[in-house]
Amino acid sequence: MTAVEEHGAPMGFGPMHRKEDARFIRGRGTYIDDVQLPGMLHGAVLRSPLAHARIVSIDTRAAEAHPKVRAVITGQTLDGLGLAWMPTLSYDTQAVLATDKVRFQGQEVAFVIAEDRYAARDALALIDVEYEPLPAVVDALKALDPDAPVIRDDKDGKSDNRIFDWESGDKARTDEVFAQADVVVEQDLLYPRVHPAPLETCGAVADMNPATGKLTVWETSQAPHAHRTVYAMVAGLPEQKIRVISPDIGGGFGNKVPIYPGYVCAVVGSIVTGKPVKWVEDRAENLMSTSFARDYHMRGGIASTKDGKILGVRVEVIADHGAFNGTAQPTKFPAGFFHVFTGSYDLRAAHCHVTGVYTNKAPGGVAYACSFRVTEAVYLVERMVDLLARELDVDPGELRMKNLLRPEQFPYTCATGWEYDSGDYPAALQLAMDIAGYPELRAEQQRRRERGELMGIGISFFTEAVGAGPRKHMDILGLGMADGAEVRVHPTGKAVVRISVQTQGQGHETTFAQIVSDQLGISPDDIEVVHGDTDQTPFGLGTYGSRSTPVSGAAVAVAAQRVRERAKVVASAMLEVSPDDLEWESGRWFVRGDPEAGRTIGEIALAAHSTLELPEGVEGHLDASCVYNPPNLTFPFGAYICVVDVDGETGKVAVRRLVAVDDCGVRINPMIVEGQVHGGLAEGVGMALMQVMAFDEEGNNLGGSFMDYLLPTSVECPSWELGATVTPSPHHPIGAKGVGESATVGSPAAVVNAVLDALKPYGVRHADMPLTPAAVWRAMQGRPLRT
Ligand code: MCN
Ligand code: CUM
Repeated sequence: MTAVEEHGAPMGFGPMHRKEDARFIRGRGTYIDDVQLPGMLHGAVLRSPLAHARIVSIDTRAAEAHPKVRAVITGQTLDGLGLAWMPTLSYDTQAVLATDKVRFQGQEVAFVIAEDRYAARDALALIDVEYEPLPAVVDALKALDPDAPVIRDDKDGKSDNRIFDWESGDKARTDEVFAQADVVVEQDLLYPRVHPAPLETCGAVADMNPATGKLTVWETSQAPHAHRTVYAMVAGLPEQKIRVISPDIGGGFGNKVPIYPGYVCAVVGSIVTGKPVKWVEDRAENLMSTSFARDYHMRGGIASTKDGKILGVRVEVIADHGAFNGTAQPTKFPAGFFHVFTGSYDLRAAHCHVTGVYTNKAPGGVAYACSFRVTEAVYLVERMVDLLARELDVDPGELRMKNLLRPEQFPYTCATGWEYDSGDYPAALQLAMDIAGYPELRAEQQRRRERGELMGIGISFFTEAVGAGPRKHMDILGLGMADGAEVRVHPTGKAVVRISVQTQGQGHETTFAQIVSDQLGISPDDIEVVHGDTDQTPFGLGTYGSRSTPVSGAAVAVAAQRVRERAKVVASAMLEVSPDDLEWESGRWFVRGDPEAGRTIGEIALAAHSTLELPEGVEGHLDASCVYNPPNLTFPFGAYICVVDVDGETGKVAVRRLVAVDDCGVRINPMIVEGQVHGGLAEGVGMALMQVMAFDEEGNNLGGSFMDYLLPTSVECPSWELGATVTPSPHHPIGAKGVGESATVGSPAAVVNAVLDALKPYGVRHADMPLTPAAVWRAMQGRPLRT
């Protein structure tokens, strides 16, 4: 029997089945496509077949003549409304519908609104677009060649494909450390373009009420409040007349952070037709046009003494951002949080330089549980540490143990300026090694190698920076990254908590109730979590970068603490004692020294709404709110060990084991945390072994279906082996750190390190993800087996 079956819902923290699953497993969720409104029309997007072409003409007459078509919108229509271009979350502009050129295959060109979805789709074929093809920029490394075609000639004075140059760390000092080091290892590494591929694709239902002027938009959004504000700013609609509702979301993984042209078209479509308009993309549209992840071309370097003290890390990056810079990350960090590539080690110096470039591919870059590009950072440093171990001929576990930050070094300021809040890294690595049985694994590997079998053991140690973020350092489009929360206890002692963040499967309806439960002693079953509706929740920037627990979770904890303090005053009036004489135990204030004399939160709630006379200045009722501005990010960490077997004949990799020790501080719901880790490990196996969003030379997308873009299933995944350490965050009100992306961040390096460890007898130093059978087989060719 599990703890949950034994105890039911816990008070406060502990394993508890997700409250929302009651509707999900019964098929009673409400996703975008479940939203049905009277008189609703349906939209479909015409997309560019070419990666780069000038638009000569668009003829929509035949489509407009279709008996079921109500309207056809083109870039020209939008231009008249000043809406042909919209701002991205990175201060760039993106075409809503193309006017001058198309810049990637799958780009939005026209929008048809019809009486049903089938007619809308049929009518797309009736639109005649004449294109003048242009050469496409597909290889990011060639985007800055002098003869490369300029993709963004819409931007005044733009004469190349450079988006930004950004650096962090001390270059001079790093060069000096490298010059004096005994050992320097360098390597080119590609973190390929991948896609988050949520099971529910993106979509919207827009309803502009012509009588009230109120616009309601149901959409797949991880950040409803931020979207509403952007709509208000861009379209000039009054913000109080816009309501954004994110109903149940079938997976987000960062894919549902941006505002997509389809949402805007649905809104314009509703304004034009006076009817609600639904737009839901299909799988190919999702894979080809919505936010991708990674696409980082890195040249890494690591320097150490001859006995393996790591001194410095440096990296040069070409970052492929696609045709529009549509990444979403705090303004001051054009490369996201990539510069935590200093990892978990005590370095003397570090430096990175990132050049962002435009290419003729879909826009995006920050998605797929990326922790604002900490994924790329961890992959870089953990591959470099393994390459260094190879160079020094030492065990990669030993090398890490020797260089990990020690507990007494926290809070620790890393070489690029981040202040890590807390950690016990050696304990986490040791626990992972104990679970894995590391020495025995190495002995087994030795025996197998002698028999010519390819077994590999890979380690990865990661530090993440999550919980964006402190207002003084972080904003998106000028909006500070604080989050509001409101807690209200009803007269009967049941409660409601309103939050600004938006679950896409992370279980917020359960864990946020648990946070309130922990503070007030009300059962989580009696606490309703309201989210995903801008008319019903306080402002905040939404869910991504694993920020919900670090920021919004903190807001909820503080608001609940404020309710408890208010309850204390009410209890003091009820008991006719001074508040100073009261003590709290779960769910109850009582008189110090007289435990019998007390009032439960339920009794206090009723009294707070009654005619009880309250002290001067206390207004009655039992509620409180908080806007939480985090003092720092939280820094979860973990140690992962992967064991693989590689088939020397075919190159096929089988993941035999994956041990994951995560430390996300205090765990609100360990069962949900484990679920998050399970999902992330599967994603890591997927990226390491099978996923890539590839393009041919003309910029044709080769990953437009699940036959081409592969998702890992239970067949490719082992039974995960999890462990935990708990190092509370010192600055978070309940000591919690984020965890939603940890396993996706940490696991790819473990899997890749394991495969390359297996290929060591062939002398293979490095191979880029995805390590498909073909890629592994190719890496082994022409190399003699040395046992
Ligand atoms: N949690 C906990 N104790 C902690 C930390 C977290 O119990 N110490 C719980 C939280 O209360 C929450 C869940 O774990 O229920 C994840 O919390 P957190 O780490 O705060 O992350 P977010 O809720 O902000 O989720 C975002 C994160 C991101 S950015 C991606 S991408 C991702 C991920 O979550 N997308 C997901 N996990 C996902 N899981 C599902 N099922 N679907 C997605 O789209
Ligand atoms: Cu970077 S994917 Mo998540 O932050 O939504």
